[in-house]
Amino acid sequence: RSSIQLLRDGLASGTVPAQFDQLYRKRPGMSMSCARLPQNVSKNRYRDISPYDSTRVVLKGTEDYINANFINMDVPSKGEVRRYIACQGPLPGTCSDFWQMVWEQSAALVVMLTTQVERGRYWPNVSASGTYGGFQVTCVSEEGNSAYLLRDLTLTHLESKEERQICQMQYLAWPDHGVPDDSSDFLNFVSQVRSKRADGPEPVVVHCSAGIGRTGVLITMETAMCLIEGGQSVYPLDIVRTMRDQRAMMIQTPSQYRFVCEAILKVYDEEIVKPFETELPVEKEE
Ligand code: PTR
Ligand code: PTR
Repeated sequence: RSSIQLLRDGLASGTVPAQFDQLYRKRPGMSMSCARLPQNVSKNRYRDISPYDSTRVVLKGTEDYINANFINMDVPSKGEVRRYIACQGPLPGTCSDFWQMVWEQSAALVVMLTTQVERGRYWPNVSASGTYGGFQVTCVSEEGNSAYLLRDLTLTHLESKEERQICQMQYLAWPDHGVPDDSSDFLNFVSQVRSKRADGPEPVVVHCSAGIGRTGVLITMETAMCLIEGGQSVYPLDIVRTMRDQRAMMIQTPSQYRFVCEAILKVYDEEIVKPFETELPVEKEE
């Protein structure tokens, strides 16, 4: 049976949430001790959400800690690895760390999946600029609809005066521990993320509040779309396991998992993403 048929059956019979519940939340044997160091404790938004040491994003300098992990997802048909950074929403005390990370990792796209700016807005209002440690951020434009906003930001490294353009996409209709209000809006948003993301090796920075639940759903959806596009099998549980091998607890609730599984089926059935056409050799006319 095809992977899509398995998924369809699992959703129909209701076994999908149970399979999700059986998966480990944290990969056995992975340490998370940097998060516990006295100088780092205040940099975590939640006591129970920490990054693995081995996949954490290490900032340059002596204060090298941020609650963020690299998440690499293999997309074999494209012969590439989709790179992400999954992180918590910046706190007032970690905004400068956040921009330092974006700069050092050459990220050009920041995906934000939370509405409230929970204790610490990390970018300024349109036409104002804000300074965060060694970086200045200016919001050049903001546009969007009731489902999401798109902002163009200029990030300036104050020491070198070098400037970069950053695109920030904010999804507006998604409470924590919950699922998006509308899967069509969500799928539109993920398609936008796909079109905005450069094909280069730079990671896309994705965050919500804790950087696990909603962030996990988004990365799963984008990965599934890439696999469908490549004509490959889609096993959502494998995607979740691969993410959890790199950041603990990715996708938080069974209903978030069910939501993304249903959305994957919808993408497939409604051909929202189509497999690449293999190009037939063109016969030359003499
Ligand atoms: N269950 C949560 C925990 O034990 O981590 C409760 C909690 C929620 C703890 C938020 C800390 C939290 O962070 P803050 O101190 O930033 O509100
Ligand atoms: N201790 C918090 C709690 O369980 O409420 C941690 C937490 C907060 C976990 C938000 C997940 C959360 O959702 P998200 O990762 O989507 O921001």
